[in-house]
Amino acid sequence: MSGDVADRATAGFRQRYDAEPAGRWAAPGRVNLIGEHTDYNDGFVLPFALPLRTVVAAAPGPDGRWTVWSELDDEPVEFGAVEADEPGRVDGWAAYVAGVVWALRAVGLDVPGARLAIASDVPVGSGLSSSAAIESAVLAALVDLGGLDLPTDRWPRLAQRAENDYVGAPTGIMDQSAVVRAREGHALFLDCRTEEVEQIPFDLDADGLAVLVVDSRAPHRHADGEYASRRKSCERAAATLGVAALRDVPTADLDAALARLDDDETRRRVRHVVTENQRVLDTVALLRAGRVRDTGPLLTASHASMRDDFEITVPEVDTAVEAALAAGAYGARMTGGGFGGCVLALVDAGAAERVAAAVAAAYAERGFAAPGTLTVLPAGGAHRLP
Ligand code: GAF
Repeated sequence: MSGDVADRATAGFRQRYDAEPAGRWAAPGRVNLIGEHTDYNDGFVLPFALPLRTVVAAAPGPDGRWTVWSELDDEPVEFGAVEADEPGRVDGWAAYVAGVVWALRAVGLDVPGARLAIASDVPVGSGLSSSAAIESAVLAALVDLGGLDLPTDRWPRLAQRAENDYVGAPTGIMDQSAVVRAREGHALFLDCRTEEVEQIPFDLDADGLAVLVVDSRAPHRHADGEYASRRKSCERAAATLGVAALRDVPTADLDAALARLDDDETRRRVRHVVTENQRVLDTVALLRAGRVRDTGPLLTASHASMRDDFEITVPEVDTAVEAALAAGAYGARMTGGGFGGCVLALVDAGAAERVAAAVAAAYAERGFAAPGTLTVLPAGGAHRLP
């Protein structure tokens, strides 16, 4: 799609509804700097928001009815309270919108009927949280239009419920938290058990650094089923170890915990989660000390753990990581749920193009479809546009 995303949402609204929107609300995509598959284990994550955004132009509509148009689809989708109240009744991309209406109604809020038009620069299916972006932008719009009493720190849990219980994807709280609570120039250190956050300064520009995001373009390989099976395996392991969640296994007790598990696959899953939580804490400590470049080896160790222990990488992402490191990145790892999606590499700003070219060359050599590349700085979270 070309043109500014907010302009596209406004133009879509005018064209579809022959009226002016009452406002426009934006929510970004995210990458996760480190802390993968730790969120649903009550652990730690460190994502930041991308400059790529989803924008919803909206205005009040007839009570108890919602009409949504997206530039992904010619035809708008219309639903009422009956469909919104029954998870699964609205499907496809519009399920993320109906899910938000459902989640708000489920906590007793009087959600206003609305007309919405959605445009997005967050690519779908690349692991950059296009779903959390649409949920959060719609949530922001409905909260404002209805004057609902809902502080922003409650938004991530509601958006997650929309995704878990209406759409049916068993994800954790990371993506919605990043998309709602991120701050420009910072990474969001989130304790997924308490939902406490700390904004960690991550001013890449000032350090002459950049994060290069590589879209692996790997076709999704059963990502949903594999995600759910990793989550189940972690929950079973926690039950065997007699803890509420794997977050409760201290790094110092890891070997003893592993010795109590009787299959090798579960041991590797647990080792990933426990060591990954520690890597998040170590990364935060380095960032607090202003040692951004020194976080590189932790990023790369996280990738190795996802590849060897959690087994969620694919050849395209492994190739991107290896090529980025060989071309001088300080560290590189897959980001997001896995089985494709994106890789991030911490690079000197001046080296970003060279590293991107090296990844593209490695892809060509292996016969993979050309990767997408983008240099990003941490952006802010969901908000109403002026
Ligand atoms: C996906 C999920 F949506 C997140 O909750 C998280 O589990 C992530 O995969 C893996 O860290 O993005």
